[in-house]
Amino acid sequence: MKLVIAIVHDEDANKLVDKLNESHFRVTKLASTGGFLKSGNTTLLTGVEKEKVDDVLALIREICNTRREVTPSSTLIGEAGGYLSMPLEVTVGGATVFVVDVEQYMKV
Ligand code: 2BA
Repeated sequence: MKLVIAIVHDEDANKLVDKLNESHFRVTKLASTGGFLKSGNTTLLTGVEKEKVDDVLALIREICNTRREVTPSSTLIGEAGGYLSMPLEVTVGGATVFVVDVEQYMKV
């Protein structure tokens, strides 16, 4: 068994959860925060048989879009130690995915 951990944009999360459920995958949705942008994203946990991992990845690819986001960034300038604030544009997603081995899966 594998655990697919997918960090996705909040705007894609509900649609992806619906698609996973429609395809009979079980999913847990966690509110998370990106360390760089310090803004909300969503982490989805899906436990699946090894043979089904590619099906889950296909759904993630289908639903999750790449986005450009702008974050303020400060650069130290000059000997006086002033700061120049410049917007920094980064590309987020579609999704960041980790696939890890599950040692045991049980319901007690
Ligand atoms: P954030 O950490 O908020 O990062 C948002 C986007 O900012 C990243 O998009 C990337 O384009 C950029 N970025 C992140 N760290 C950077 C840095 N040190 N310097 C310059 N640009 C940087 P994605 O790579 O698509 O990541 C989206 C979200 O997925 C991340 O949000 C984070 O929550 C998670 N993530 C990505 N890679 C991860 C990893 N290796 N481990 C854990 N979480 C990860």
